[in-house]
Amino acid sequence: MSRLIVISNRVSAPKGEAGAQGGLAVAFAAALREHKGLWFGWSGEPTDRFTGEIDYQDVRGVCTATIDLEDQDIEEYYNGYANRTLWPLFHFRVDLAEFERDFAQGYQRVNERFADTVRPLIEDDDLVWVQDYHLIPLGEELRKRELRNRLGFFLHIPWPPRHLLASLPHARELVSTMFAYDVIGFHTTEWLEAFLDYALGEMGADLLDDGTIRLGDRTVRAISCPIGIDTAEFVAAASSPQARLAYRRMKDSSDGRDLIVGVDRLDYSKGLEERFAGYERFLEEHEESRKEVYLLQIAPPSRGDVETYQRIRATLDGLSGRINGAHADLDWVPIRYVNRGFPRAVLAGVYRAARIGLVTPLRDGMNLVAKEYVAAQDPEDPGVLILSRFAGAALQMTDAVLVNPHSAEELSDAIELALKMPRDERVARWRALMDGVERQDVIWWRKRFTDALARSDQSWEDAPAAAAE
Ligand code: ADQ
Repeated sequence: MSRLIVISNRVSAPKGEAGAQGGLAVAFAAALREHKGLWFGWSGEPTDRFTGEIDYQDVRGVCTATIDLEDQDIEEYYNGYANRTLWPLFHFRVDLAEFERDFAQGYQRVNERFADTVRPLIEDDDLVWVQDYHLIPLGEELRKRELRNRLGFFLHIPWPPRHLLASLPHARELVSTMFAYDVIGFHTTEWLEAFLDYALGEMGADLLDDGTIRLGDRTVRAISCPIGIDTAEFVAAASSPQARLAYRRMKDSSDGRDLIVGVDRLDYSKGLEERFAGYERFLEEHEESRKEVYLLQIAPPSRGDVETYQRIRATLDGLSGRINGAHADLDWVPIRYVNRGFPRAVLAGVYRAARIGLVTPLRDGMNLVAKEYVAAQDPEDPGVLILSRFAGAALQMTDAVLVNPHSAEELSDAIELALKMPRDERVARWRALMDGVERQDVIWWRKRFTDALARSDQSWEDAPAAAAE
């Protein structure tokens, strides 16, 4: 079996059951243990001068190789092009996107540095799998360094509509680098079709009979491949002593009230302002029952070096304070707003205690919190998932209560519906959702992508001249 080489911006090695870590870290840990692979990326640390020196670690069976980046790289590539240009634009927020030549140059430079450093680590038979929007041109840079291996790319965020993407300077050059891959993956057919629309409509690419897309002498296969969670691990975490303790703590402090929970990185794409507004609408429209619920919003800050993130944090501090000030009583506070991370088992216990999981991003590639919430429920008495139509997860999780997150009225109605939903209906919806979460878990996702990659034609073997051009 070929080794798997995963390359992503950050490498966050598995930290053990008690460690707080994102769904993505769990996804790769599971994949890499099985394939005996290597996970390469930035350590998250700065260095005075880039040397390309690699730090190898073996953490719980996962081999990682990391490099440090210079401050200027971090500013231009990570805080700049990745998080101030591509992230907002790909989440349909062209109003927040910043187009700076220095960012684009830094992005290109770091992709070249990644290619220089990781290239010697790759052996002939390895499958190489590049992750996400930080590293779109990496495949092209590896081909320039005569890499002939099967090479895949997965985008974890949405692909924007054609005319939005057209507002990115040099969008065509960026998209043309995606043809250096053999397989590119998106979470949903919606993002995949938007990519096709751009490639065919703006760049003159052709869709061939075998489903591949050709641009000039390069062809790529684009697939939809929705990511899942490590469901078995999460279900086990939900019944661990730590989860049971967290569950008890929530129940005790709820004082008989229904808990509504939101768990999101503090990011404008997650629709937190709109969620608070929808919840406030519910409080205003349901005087009689409002004191029977409360909202726990867990939102650890992210990307604090970027000004937009500082702004959204200040806005949400103000909004939660205002709503609590306006509605709280001596014995009840409508919103508990917590800005920190928690171990996964604790999150699982909190999810299980919640009557409603409120997952309402304005735009999200997939959204793993929706799946974690479902996996943590008590099968006999499950809670209700309220899910944004604009999360990639909504295409799979059609038995959730689907909402338009921009509409405070719809959010308020959905909360009311979920609170009143009879147990039979909750169980039926949950069963259907859980079937999907179990069937299409992270192992399924990894297999689906790596199988497609392993099956792809290796035209690069026959065309070294094109590869090196
Ligand atoms: P994210 O935008 O980070 O991921 P998401 O899919 O929701 O979004 O994953 C967040 C993860 O962080 C979840 O596993 C969650 O449990 C964890 N997390 C959030 N708050 C936490 C807290 N307070 N403490 C501990 N853990 C916390 C990007 C894309 C998504 C896509 C994923 C995977 O934006 O659309 O689903 O990648 O592809």
